[in-house]
Order: sequence, then structure tokens, then C-alpha cells
Amino acid sequence: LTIRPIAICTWNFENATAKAWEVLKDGGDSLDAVQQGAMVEEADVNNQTVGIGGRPDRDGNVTLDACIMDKNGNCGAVLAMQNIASPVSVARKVMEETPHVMLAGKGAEKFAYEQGFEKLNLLTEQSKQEWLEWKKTSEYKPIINIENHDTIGILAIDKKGDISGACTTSGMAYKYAGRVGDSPIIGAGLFVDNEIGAATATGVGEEVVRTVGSFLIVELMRQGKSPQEACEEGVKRIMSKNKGRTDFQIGFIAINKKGETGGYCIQPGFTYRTYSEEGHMNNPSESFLK
Ligand code: SD4
Repeated sequence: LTIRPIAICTWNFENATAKAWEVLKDGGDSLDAVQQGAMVEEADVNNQTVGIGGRPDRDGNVTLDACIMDKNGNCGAVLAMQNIASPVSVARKVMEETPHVMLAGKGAEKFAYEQGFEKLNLLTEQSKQEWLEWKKTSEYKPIINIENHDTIGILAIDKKGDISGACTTSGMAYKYAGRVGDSPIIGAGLFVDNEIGAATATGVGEEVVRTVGSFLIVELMRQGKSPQEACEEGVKRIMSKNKGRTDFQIGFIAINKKGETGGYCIQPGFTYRTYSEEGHMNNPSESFLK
């Protein structure tokens, strides 16, 4: 098997794949690549569904979800954590420094402080103003590809051929306090099996959780499907459980051990970034609905 280092992420996050590639091209570990790539988006105040600047829940609190998974199947996650800018980094600490996989809410935040993370107000003036505007009607209606266009799921293969993945988000804007989506749930928002490949998701998390989407895609690849075929099958599974529903978006991306990639979504508009020796590309995804 020839090893093909590559970084791939949901949406057009060129700075994230650029950062991940910087790590990979120098022989760095795929785990560092996905973490550092994800951190770029967490730190971007203009990205309103990840990290600082993320849109708050309906009570005005920014609560973040993230997870990370390595080549040995080790994983860590934080759920609905407040006041910490880089949940993916805390997730990595959960993986490396505790016997646990998931820490939620106040416990996650406390652990982060113990690990030396700083307390920070994550609600930017812009996200606050938009939330105040939303509160006037309090109508909860996630908007396809607009509200939901910023969760980053990122996968990488390094020069040793090892695969890692990470996923980080502020979740659905104006969600119920305490709501957790797919992004920090191993198997749903992210799954890595170093023998086979990896997958990650963006979009309405509830639907990805119900089908254990990323795990499903990796298992389909194990059965012989290409990353592209597996992503298509994953979306079709979701659509078959939601007969007639056309008002939500899901996007999946996947890689296999050979460094082949795929992506598929429900609604037109989803793209994903790849960075490998062949270059840095934004790839439009085919969609289930036309
Ligand atoms: C969630 N999957 O919390 C996330 C949201 C998302 O792009 O992907 N936004 O359900």
C-alpha cells in the first residue's frame, strides 16, 4: 500500500486544511494535524458555528461540542462546554489525561481549567446582537447551508499512513440549553478505524446520531465500498428514515486507508476541502436532492 498523506475537512475551510497540511508535510502526526486544523476554525471569531464567536443557545450561552479520535481508537470528547475557546484541545486532554471518553458541561469546563485552559467570553457582539434579534420571534428553524455551514469535521493521514480525526462545533444556533448534537459523539459526528478509514459529518446532528452516521460509513468501507459510495449510502440511509422530508442538510466526508476521498450531502451547496501532494482543493459535493 502506498501511503498518501492527505487532510480533508467539511466546507471550504482552507485555513484549516492548510494548517493540517503544514503538519503532515513535515512528517507530523495526523493527530496533531487534525487538532491544529480544527483549532484554526475555533479561533476564528467570524466563524459563527465553531469556537469563539459561535452562536449561543436560546438562553444566550455559547456551549461547545468537540471530539477527537486517534489511530489506536483512543478518543476524547467534551459536550456543551462553556467559556473555553478550544474544545478540541480539551477533548484531546480528556483522551490523553483521563480514563474517560466524554466530559460534559461544568465538569468539562472544570477539567479544562485544571489543564491550564483560560476562561474566555465566547459570545461576540455580533452573535449577541443576532441572538437578541432572534429572541424577538424565538422561531426555531435551522436554515439549510446558512446557519449550518460552519461545523468542522477534519480527517488526516500522515506519512506513516496513520489516520486521525476531529470534529468541533457550537451546535445548532438557539438550541435548547443542554442540547448536544452529533459532533462530539464518537460514531455519529466522527469515526476513525486506522485499518479502514475515517468519516465525519456536518448538518442536523439529530439525524446523524439516529443513524450513527460516521460509524456506518466506515463500516460500509470495511465491506468494500469506496469513500464516495459509502458517503452516498450513509445519506440514503438517513433519507430512507425521513421519507418525504427535504428541509434539512447533512454532509458526510470520508477517507480510506489508500487516501481516497469522498463526500456527499442532502442539499446542494456542501463542499469539502482536500490538501495532498496533488494540491489544495475545494471540492463541490454531489447531493441527494438536486
Ligand atoms: C450539530 N452537526 O450540532 C452540528 C451542527 C453542524 O454545521 O454541523 N453545523 O448538530
